[in-house]
Amino acid sequence: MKFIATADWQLGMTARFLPPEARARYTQSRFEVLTRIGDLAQERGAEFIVVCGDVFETNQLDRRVIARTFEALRSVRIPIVLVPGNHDPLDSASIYDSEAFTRLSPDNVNVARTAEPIRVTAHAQVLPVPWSSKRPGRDLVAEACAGLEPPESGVSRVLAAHGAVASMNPDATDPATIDDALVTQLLRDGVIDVAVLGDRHSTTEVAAGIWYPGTPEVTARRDPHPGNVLVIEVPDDDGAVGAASTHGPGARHVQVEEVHVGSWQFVTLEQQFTARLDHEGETDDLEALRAQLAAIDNKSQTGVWLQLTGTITTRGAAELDRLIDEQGDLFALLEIWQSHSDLQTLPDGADFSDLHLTGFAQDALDDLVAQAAAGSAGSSPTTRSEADIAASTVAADALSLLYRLAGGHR
Ligand SMILES: [Mn+2]
Repeated sequence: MKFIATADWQLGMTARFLPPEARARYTQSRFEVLTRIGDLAQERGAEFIVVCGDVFETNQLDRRVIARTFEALRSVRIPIVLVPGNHDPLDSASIYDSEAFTRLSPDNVNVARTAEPIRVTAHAQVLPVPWSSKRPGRDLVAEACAGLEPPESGVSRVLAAHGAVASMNPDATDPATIDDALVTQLLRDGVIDVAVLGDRHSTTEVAAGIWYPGTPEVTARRDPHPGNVLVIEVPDDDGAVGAASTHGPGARHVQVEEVHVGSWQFVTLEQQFTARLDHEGETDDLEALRAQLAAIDNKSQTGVWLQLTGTITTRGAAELDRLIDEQGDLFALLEIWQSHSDLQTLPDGADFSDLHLTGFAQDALDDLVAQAAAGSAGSSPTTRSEADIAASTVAADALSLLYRLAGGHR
C-alpha cells in the first residue's frame, strides 16, 4: 500500500506580512502546490491521499478558495481523505457543510466526519480523527482507538489525526494533547500500521511510524523544515504468519520518503557589523551581506528577514539602506527583523565634511549628530532613557537620509 500524507494546507490564509504583489503570487502558489501533490501521487503510483487537518485556514472563507482548491485537484482521480483539524473543525459553521463545498466537491473527496475507519482501497483503511470543535478537551486519538482491534488480514490501517503530541507539546496541560506513547503501542500491537498527524507545519518524525508531514508550502518564518509531503509505503501483508508477527516494528518496515513540493522559502539571515571610521571593515560587512543575499536562489518566491547586529556609521547605514532597497526589488520580501536586530548607528560628523555646510545647516547637523550619539551604544547606559533612545533613532535615521539625499558615496 502506497499513499501520500500531507497536512496543514491552510488554504485561505492571508499572508499579511507580505507586500500585496508578493501576497497574490504566494496565494496562487499555495493552490498550485496541490496540483504538484496530485502529479506526485500519479508518478509514484500512490493509491490515495490523506490530508491531516487544517485543510482550510478557517471555516469562514470566500467561495473562491473552495473553487480554486477543487480546480487544483481536478486531475487527481484517487481518493482524497480530508480530516478536519482545529482551524476547520466540524462545528455548526463548518466549511465542509457550506453550500459551495457540498456543491463543488468531487466524488473522490471524502470528508472524515467521524472517527471510524474508511475503506479507501481493497487493502487500505484510513482511521481519521476529525476535530468537531476548536477545543475538544480530550485526547481524540485515545478515544478513537479505545478497544479497536487490528484490521483484518491483508488490510493496512493509517491513523490520520491532528494536534500536538505529548512528547513535543510545550503546553503539556492541554487535555487535547495526543499521547504518542499510546500511538507507539498501537503500532506495536498492529492496531495501526502508521500514524500521520497535522498541526506541526515542519516535517517531523516523532517516533518510528509516527510522522508530521508538515505544510506543503511554507506558512511562517518559524517553521524550520516545511514544504514537504510524505510518500509512505506499507509492505503488503503476505499472510504467511499470524497477526502478531506480521504487524509491528521489525515485521512491517514502513517506508517513508520525504518529497519537497513547495516553491516558496522564508529565511532569516544574520549579519554582524563593526563601524570603522575608515569604512573598510564596514564595507566588508556590507559585501558579506550582499553575498549572502546573492547566494539565495528563486528570490521572487523568497521572504528574507535580516537580523542585523553591531555598529555601523551613518555612511554605512546609508549604503545598507540602498542595498536593502535594491535587493528588495528581487525578493518577495526583504526587511530587517526589528525585534531580532540591534544595529546602532554611530554618528560620524566627518561623514558630512564634504558637504561643506555652514551656518544654520551646520548647526542643525551638529545637533542631529549629538542627539544620535546621546542614545547610541557608546553613551553611558545609566544615563540613557527610553526617550533618548527613541530620539537618537530618529536622529540617526535623519542623518542617514541626509547622507543619501546629499549624494554621499556616489
Ligand atoms: Mn495548522
